[in-house]
Amino acid sequence: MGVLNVTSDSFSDGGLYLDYDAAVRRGREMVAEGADVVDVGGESTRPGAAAVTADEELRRVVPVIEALAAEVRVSVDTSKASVAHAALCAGATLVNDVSSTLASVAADHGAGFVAMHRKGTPADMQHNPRYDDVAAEVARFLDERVREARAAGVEEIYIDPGIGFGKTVRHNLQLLAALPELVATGIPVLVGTSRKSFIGHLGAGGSSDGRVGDVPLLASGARLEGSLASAVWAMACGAAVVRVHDVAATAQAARLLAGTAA
Ligand code: HH2
Repeated sequence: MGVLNVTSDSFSDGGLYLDYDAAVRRGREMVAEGADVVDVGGESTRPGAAAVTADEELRRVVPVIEALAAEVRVSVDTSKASVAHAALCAGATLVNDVSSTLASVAADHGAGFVAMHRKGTPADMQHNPRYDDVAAEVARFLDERVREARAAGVEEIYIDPGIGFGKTVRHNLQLLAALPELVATGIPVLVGTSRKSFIGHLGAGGSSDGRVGDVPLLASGARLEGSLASAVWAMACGAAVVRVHDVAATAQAARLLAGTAA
């Protein structure tokens, strides 16, 4: 799944694809690079991101989805019901909802649904997140969302541990270590680690039990190696989908892994 942020302030590609032509071009480029799905979002979910109105989000994502949906499967990365509805009408077939509240919108359209765990909101999620057992708590949360989504009538459901959404470096690593248990549920697992700050922290030599911030982070554009390592780990654990910015590199790694399994 290739990331296409039609935003001004996404943590890694903010401002690059706010323009319609640039966004459609990048979407097509990701398809050529090997993306099976393009995930179009119009509002950043990074810690501290400013909220975007539904009108503005619609203005950003709907034309891009209309252009790409004939060429590739499109998911919409949104937490707003009106945006999900319009995106599905425009040709998207998957709702990637970091708030995990839009299952009924997906069901109404016969679309797929990604249920993701997060703790808190973008404004407060990185303020001292705490868990007794992060893997168990995330698994429980996702199990409840899957039940809700099934009850709402969704047939295609993915679960996502929500790397970076209300988690310290340690929590992210514990969730990656516990991926085999999520995969063992039999529900397809989606993992989004690409260029996230825990990679910038660890890649810069930060401690694995630290919070983000105890060393200067690697810049987001300098996190390819760690992003690939985590994507390969996720795929080797059996994740069905990895959500990435660097599609060409990840597709090459995926082909190598597929070869080892053949
Ligand atoms: N991460 C981001 C956004 N959407 N969706 C899912 N299912 N899983 C994720 O891990 C995930 C997600 C954050 O990354 P990005 O879109 O690159 O940045 P921003 O939220 O700043 O636009």
